[in-house]
Amino acid sequence: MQFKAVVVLASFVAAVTAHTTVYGAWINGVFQGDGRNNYIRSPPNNNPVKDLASSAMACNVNNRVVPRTLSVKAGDKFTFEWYHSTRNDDIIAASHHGPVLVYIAPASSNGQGPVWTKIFQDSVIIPDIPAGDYLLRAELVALHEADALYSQNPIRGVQLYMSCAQIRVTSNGSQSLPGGTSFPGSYTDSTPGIQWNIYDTTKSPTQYVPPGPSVWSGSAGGSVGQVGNA
Ligand SMILES: *[C@@H]1O[C@H](CO)[C@@H](O)[C@H](O)[C@H]1NC(C)=O
Ligand SMILES: [Cu+2]
Repeated sequence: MQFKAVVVLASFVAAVTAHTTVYGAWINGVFQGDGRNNYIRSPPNNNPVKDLASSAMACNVNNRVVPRTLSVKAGDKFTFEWYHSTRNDDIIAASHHGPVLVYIAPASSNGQGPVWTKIFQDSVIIPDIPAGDYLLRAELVALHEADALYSQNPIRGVQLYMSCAQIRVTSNGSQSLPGGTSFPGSYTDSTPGIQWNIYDTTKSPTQYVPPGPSVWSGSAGGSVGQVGNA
């Protein structure tokens, strides 16, 4: 009996924490090993960040230098592998509809200030930028409670799942990153794409505009539009 009660509680906890985080990365289709706390600045759990003013907007709640940096060059295809509670599971609860965005900033900034440039809205191609160390910030925007604003109702609001990988660009391109995007700062309650009701049948998902600037023109990546609105 007691065992059953524990199991029920455990599955309840699993249901309310049906969130997501990054397991690792692939470069040109080659898995780079478990990235957690290794080359990914992993948070301690898979919870979202919802407070748009929080310093966790940059690289989640545990932004610190981790041991490894992945070497890449311009043109490489970089893919983030996400998971929900175990690798190769459902990745994220099916309710969590929304876009995938990728930003980059020089690693020396530690993600602070208007240093971020949006380079993709799924996998990303490394742009032809100067050699150096960078933070590659992937972000899933889950809209299932985004009809409300966190600032007005903290139990609801958009759920942002961001994760920063440490990369070293070994090619030396000439396209300098414009930067200009700050985390926190660039997403506010009034930013398009932060408040959006996915259950409103009068709105088409194609009308949804992801938050933040448009993708930088120097990006080799482009946009795949909406992800997960099936
Ligand atoms: C990259 O190219 C710039 C401009 O040509 C040069 O100043 C810089 O030293 C080069 N960096 C590396 C790491 O090769
Ligand atoms: Cu969730």
